[in-house]
Amino acid sequence: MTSRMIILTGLILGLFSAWPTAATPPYTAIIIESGSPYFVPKSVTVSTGSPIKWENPTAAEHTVTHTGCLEDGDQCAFDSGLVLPNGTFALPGLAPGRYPYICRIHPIMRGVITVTDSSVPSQL
Ligand SMILES: [Cu+2]
Repeated sequence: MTSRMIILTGLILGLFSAWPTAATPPYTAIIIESGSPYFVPKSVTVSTGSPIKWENPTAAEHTVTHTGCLEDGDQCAFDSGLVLPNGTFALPGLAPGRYPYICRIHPIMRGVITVTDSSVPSQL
């Protein structure tokens, strides 16, 4: 084995070990709550193309709205519309960047998604 192959194998094994176990869905889950911090976890970091799903177990309707949607439509990355009680909202993945978001109905509810570029290893 060349050292290059060993490094590659290590990377692949690392990817698999980081993959969620069979019982865990392959998306990042964010739970909507009625009290602070409202979005749990409030701050999430995912890699490019990694899906994210919000779950609403509360008795109220909420939205998951990128703050860019509030200012200029061109900057709007995602807007869930109403997420009903027991409803969910899923994003298939986002381009690298930082995406603050709020609930349109309760603007005190705020969270942020940070998307890192998965093609650039961050710890080498
Ligand atoms: Cu809300």
